[in-house]
Amino acid sequence: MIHIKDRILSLAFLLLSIVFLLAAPEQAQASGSMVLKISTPAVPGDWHAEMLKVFREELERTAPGEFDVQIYLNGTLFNQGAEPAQMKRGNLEMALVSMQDIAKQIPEYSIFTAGYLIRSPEHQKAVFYGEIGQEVVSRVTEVMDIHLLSVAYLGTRQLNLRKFRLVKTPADLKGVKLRMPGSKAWQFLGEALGASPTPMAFNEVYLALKTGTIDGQDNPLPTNQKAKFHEVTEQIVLTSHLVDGLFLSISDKAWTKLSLGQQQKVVAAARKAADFNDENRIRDEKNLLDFFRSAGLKITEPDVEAFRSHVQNAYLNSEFSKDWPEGLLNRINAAESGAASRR
Ligand code: KDO
Repeated sequence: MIHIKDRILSLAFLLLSIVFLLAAPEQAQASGSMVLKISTPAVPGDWHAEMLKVFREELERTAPGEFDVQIYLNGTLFNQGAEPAQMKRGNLEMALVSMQDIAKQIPEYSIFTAGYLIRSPEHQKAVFYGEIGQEVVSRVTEVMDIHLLSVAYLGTRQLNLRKFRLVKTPADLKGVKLRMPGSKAWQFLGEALGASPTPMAFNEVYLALKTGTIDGQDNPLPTNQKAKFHEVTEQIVLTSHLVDGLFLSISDKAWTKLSLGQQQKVVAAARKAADFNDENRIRDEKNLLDFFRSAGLKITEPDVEAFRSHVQNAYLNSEFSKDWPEGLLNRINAAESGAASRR
């Protein structure tokens, strides 16, 4: 009898320990640390995934114990593009948001998704950390309940084809099934390049290239390497058609829970993270061609001017440009690095 009682007691003790262990994250929250879940389709090791660790470490340094930053990669928490809606609903605190996602809700910002508009990472910073960026930040907060904290250079997008093909001008991409992310703005870019765009989430691209469901995809060189696209493609065509960026962002629901001091620390950490990303990505973009060549890929140079004029004309004559605010195109073109005021 005593024997059975002992067993019941030790079983109860075991159950209690399990319950205590499972409850640990909530206990941390209850004791004052705020959970910041970050969702992204980025693959481990890519610089915009690594920068999230820098964000976390910086907050641990400047605000010890105040935040519990949880990083979810590979689109495991939310699908690519679903992040802004989840942030608005209060299911997600942070994400890396693209201008293509923003343009779904603020059509005039399709201007920032146009190919051959932003010229370089420096120009990108000049635009988004300058006067234009301040307007963008307030409009996005107003419409989407999201605060853009920093802009990270995702890289310059290049074409990456499954089978070798001679590509000099957009006409050479006729009929090429080019995977682009699944939104109107992305699909239009594929069309403007002369290809037949097909929508697909980032995390499905490797398999689609392997099995031949698509003929190619476009991404910056560091992402092509980290996602191992070189294993399933034969060629990179250096079109340099989009100087791409992502905004490390926080939901208004989370933002308004922070004290002013915490908000400043979050912005500073987001800036530091983006700087880390940019530095590594820019260096990699300079060095990676040799890596791809040694992996057996052919690197080819198209007639970039032919692509530029085709793409720019497509945008200027599109439905999108009808929504572009008067004068914004000229202001973007005129933005210079020196003029970027640090927020
Ligand atoms: C992609 O799906 O090709 C893309 O590069 C689009 C970006 O906006 C961003 O979502 C990125 O994927 C992911 O972070 C994966 O690198």
